[in-house]
Amino acid sequence: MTQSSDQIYSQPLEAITGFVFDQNVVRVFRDMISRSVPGYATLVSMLPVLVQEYVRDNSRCYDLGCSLGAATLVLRHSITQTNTGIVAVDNSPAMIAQCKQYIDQDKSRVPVELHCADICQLDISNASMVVMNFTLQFISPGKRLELLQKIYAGLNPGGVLVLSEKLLFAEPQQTRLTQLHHTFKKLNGYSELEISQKRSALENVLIADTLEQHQLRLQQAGFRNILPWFQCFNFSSLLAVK
Ligand code: GEK
Repeated sequence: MTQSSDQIYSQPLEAITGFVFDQNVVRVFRDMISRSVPGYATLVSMLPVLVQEYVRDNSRCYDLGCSLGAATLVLRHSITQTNTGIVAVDNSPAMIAQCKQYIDQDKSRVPVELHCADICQLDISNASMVVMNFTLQFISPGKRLELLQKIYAGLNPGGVLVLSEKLLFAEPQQTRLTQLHHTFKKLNGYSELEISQKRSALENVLIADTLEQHQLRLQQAGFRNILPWFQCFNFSSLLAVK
């Protein structure tokens, strides 16, 4: 399937239903995420640095909520460690089907296991790196701590969780950063209608936390070494080392 430009919310909709990662989204996903998430390409392009620093021989890397495998493909081309493969997981069958095509077309020999599964039900073990880029925000808040505890337990000592999320801020920062995010989207060609309809669709689906909530939860899961390493407007990424 060829990727198209995102026009999902360009026409007025009578009723706006909750956002789902279905075939229509898969068809435009690359365009959607790069025009909607400020700093996305830069963040993904820094993963080789983190691979160099944290990934070990004879271990596993995980990409949780892998979508079309953007992080998986970068990891695949930066892993030089021996006997280390990638487990990429998403619970959207349409995402996994398209991701599989991209992985099959890719020439790297680093093994990739693709699973269509709920990351809350996944077994994680012998991990030196777990990437969770913009996925925890879609997990029901009541399940987030348990998931992080499972990730912590599955990481080897010295292993890293790369946790990227849309963040919530206190006022007046929240209003200011939301405005900057909207300007980013407008400059990327989204209309006011598209921005507002997408926002309604994501309400109660994407539930953002503050930086403090993330830090506290990571500490509760066992992580002692937490470092915010990237931020672009209200989108941020943390390193949590075991
Ligand atoms: C990227 N990381 O391109 N289990 C598995 N997958 C899930 C679950 C779940 N419980 N809930 C949601 N997802 C990617 C971008 S997108 C972020 C991640 C966004 C999946 C969902 O199907 C979707 O593919 C992904 O998490 C979130 O770097 O679109 O803003």
